[in-house]
Amino acid sequence: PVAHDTNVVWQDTKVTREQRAYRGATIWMTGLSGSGKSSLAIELERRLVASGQPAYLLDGDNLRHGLNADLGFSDDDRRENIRRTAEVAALFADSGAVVLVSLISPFEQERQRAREIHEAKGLPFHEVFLDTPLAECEARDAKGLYAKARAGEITQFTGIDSPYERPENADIVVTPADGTPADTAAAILRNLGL
Ligand code: PPS
Repeated sequence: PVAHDTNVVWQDTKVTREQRAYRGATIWMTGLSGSGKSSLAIELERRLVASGQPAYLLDGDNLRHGLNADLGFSDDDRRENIRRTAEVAALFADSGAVVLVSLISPFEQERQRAREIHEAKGLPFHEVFLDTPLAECEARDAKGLYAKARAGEITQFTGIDSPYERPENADIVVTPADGTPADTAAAILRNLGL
């Protein structure tokens, strides 16, 4: 057994969630590379902060520079990436922030686990699927990564030689026809009452 099974005891603390000034939640963006997750998350964060609501963006690319710097793109590393990010998101949400997660998060089971981590703590969790077709993500190729993946310079690239499991239980589905990130962000916040 690892230490937390036997020798680590949960510490109850003195501040209840009701005593905090703000109610947190997590809005979790999933989709292929180039599907628009970051643009939407950035716009959501901007609007929330402008309205006075503490909000914080956890972006996959950025987390891989620090918290998740030890992880690559194997299936196991992606699972750990999702698990770790979900735990951190739940902590931020518990503190009263609305957390915007933007992570490819290609596996249904781990996305479901992220939801469960939140729901077990009584924290709202909203999954947003950026349903942008692979052909369109590849045509955009803002970072030139699809070209590298097709050329074999990057392996295990999502949608090319690594799977993306389409969400079965997304709360919100966004397609390119829904308009700009600003339009979509406004609609989502209205929809969620935020
Ligand atoms: S995952 O699957 O949730 O663990 O991925 P994530 O942490 O969101 O990281 C995705 C970003 O890393 C860059 N990148 C890759 N993506 C997919 N597959 C491979 N092999 C890969 N290598 C690097 C890429 O810029 C992703 O950013 P986004 O914003 O999704 O385009």
